[in-house]
Amino acid sequence: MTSTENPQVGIIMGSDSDWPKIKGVAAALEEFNVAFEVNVMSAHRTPEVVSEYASGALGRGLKVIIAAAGGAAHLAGVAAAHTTLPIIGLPVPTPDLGGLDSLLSTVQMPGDVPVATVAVGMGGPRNAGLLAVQILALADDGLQEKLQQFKQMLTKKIVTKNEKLKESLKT
Ligand code: RP5
Repeated sequence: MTSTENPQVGIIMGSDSDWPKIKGVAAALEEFNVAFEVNVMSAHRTPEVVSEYASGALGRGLKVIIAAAGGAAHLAGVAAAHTTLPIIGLPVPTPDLGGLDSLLSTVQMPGDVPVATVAVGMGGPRNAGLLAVQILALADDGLQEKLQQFKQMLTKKIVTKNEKLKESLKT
């Protein structure tokens, strides 16, 4: 799957069936020119691979791992068990329970093993990417500057929407 040189962010997912639902992660990272790699691995089907990946991630230069899974979604938690890197959990929507299963499995971590969990669906994938960018920006002034500009752009967008709405209500 997609990967760029010297990745700073590792995107992992439980199945290739997750990819179409979480592609927004990659789009957000690309928007900020953050290098990332993408891999499929499963906490249940390939537990050794997850263990090896997470254990070696810091040594390979990764700074953040984004772990997406659906259903009994243990990928983020298992990755967090094997590394001191920040783990962002991305619960994937599911046909049977709408992703509530994924959300609870990802977010309800026991103490001492944090997973920063973003929303199911909606802005979840994008926010996972942006949160990774924010973490990286703490040690990267150029990235911090881009984030400041991004925030200003968001403000302008809402101000414009407000003005447009007010204008439309006048008639
Ligand atoms: C999870 O099981 C995956 O993250 C995926 O969301 C779900 C279904 O996987 P497949 O049966 O499509 O491979 O581990």
